[in-house]
Amino acid sequence: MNRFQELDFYNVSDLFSEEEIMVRDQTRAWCEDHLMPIIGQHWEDGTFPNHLIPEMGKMGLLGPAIPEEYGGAGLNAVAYGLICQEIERVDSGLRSFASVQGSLVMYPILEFGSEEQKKEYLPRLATGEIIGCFGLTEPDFGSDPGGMRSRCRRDGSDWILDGRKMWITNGTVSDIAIVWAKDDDGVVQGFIVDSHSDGFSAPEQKHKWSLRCSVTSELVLDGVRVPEANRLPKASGLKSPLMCLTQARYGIAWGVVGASQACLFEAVSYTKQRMIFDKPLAGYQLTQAKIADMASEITKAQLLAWRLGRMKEAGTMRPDQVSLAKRNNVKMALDIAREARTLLGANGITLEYHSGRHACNLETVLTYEGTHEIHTLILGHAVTGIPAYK
Ligand code: TGC
Ligand code: FAD
Repeated sequence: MNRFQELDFYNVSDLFSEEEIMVRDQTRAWCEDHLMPIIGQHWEDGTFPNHLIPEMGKMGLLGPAIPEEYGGAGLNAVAYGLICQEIERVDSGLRSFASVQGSLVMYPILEFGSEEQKKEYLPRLATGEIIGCFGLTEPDFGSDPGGMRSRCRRDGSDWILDGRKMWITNGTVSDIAIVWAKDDDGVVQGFIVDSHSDGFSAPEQKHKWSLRCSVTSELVLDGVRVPEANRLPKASGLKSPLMCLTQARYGIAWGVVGASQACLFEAVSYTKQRMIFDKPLAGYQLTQAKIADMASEITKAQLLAWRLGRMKEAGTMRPDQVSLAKRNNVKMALDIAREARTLLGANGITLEYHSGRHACNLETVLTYEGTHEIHTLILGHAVTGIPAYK
């Protein structure tokens, strides 16, 4: 098994089309050549490799599922999932960058935007010429975004936005922010806010020990004037931002498979060459029990992601089915990253190896896009018919 031949115990690759495999392999090779060699240093420095954004655009990694007429790659759901898998094989923070740009900024413009908005923003977002962020979470409202305090009120042909958003990926580096706020009737509206607007600022949130390659920011909106032309005309109600979350959660369900494969690869390579009590660590039953569990869980997660993708392509995928895959696959990847780290002993806590970094990152992935507990409640609701959120 080498980095390019992931453990594919059930030949899941046989379920992919030639085009899907080509997209996967091209993305994997690019990530391996351009991202892998620099990721440890960026993680340590707490920086995103900005110089690679135009290349990411050229590779079609930004909004791969957006139609070609708007600058996207027009790929199907499984190909999009495989792109997320390959980016997150390197780092969850890098996949976050692509997820936010594609699923949380381009998708709402495509789904809820006017034709003018689509033409103006989507092609430039696809090339990475402009960066976007998605502001839903607030200091007091993360799991329960319906309680948001941000407000928008009409002022002639403009809107005035006031509020605070928190934990916003790419906020500080964004040219535009998709901001969600309630109007005077309590209806959630979506806006494309120019980050140069008066009253808008996006201070970075520092000192993170997770997702260190990703920029995380507060959004401050103090009387920000936004023209009606920048309101998303087809967005109305909390359902609109929640629809965006479904897209991003879908990508996460695939992405974390890549992170877990990287950890398994590292654990197998390391334990085969690490001699302990005169024999390779991989030759001990305790080690093989860990490896067997990892291989089984990854195989199940791959099949979940694949099936979800085909349902998405058929137009039958439900949000609660996405919750099942996000919840299962993220927890699976986090458990594997932690277990792989133990097999590396002291080396596992260094940035020379990757499992420890993946484990730290996956703590964020367990929390964002709906915490593990929120997806548990969504599934409990779906299966029993009884909501237990409050
Ligand atoms: P609720 O009454 O259940 O729903 C309101 C309306 O929305 C519909 N709906 C959805 N539609 C599409 N996709 C989904 N995932 C949907 N969830 C709900 C629902 O059917 C209803 O429609 P209608 O027609 O009846 O009006 O709303 P609620 O206020 O009770 O909330 C339910 C709950 C707790 C599940 C929801 O609030 C939730 O998902 N909370 C978690 C919040 C969350 O995930 N935040 C993520 C912020 S973004 C982020 O983390 C980006 S990280 C960066 C990266 O991705 O890399
Ligand atoms: P809380 O909602 O306060 O939850 C705290 C704990 O309570 C959790 O364990 C939770 O599961 C639990 N809990 C909540 N409700 C219940 C319940 N009903 N029953 C039992 N337990 C419950 N948001 C954006 O809008 N855009 C972004 O780009 C973005 N990027 C992010 C990047 C990073 C690095 C991080 C860490 C977060 C990001 N988020 C973003 C925010 C993220 O979506 C929220 O952190 C998440 O939704 C949880 O909200 P919270 O942190 O306020 O936790």
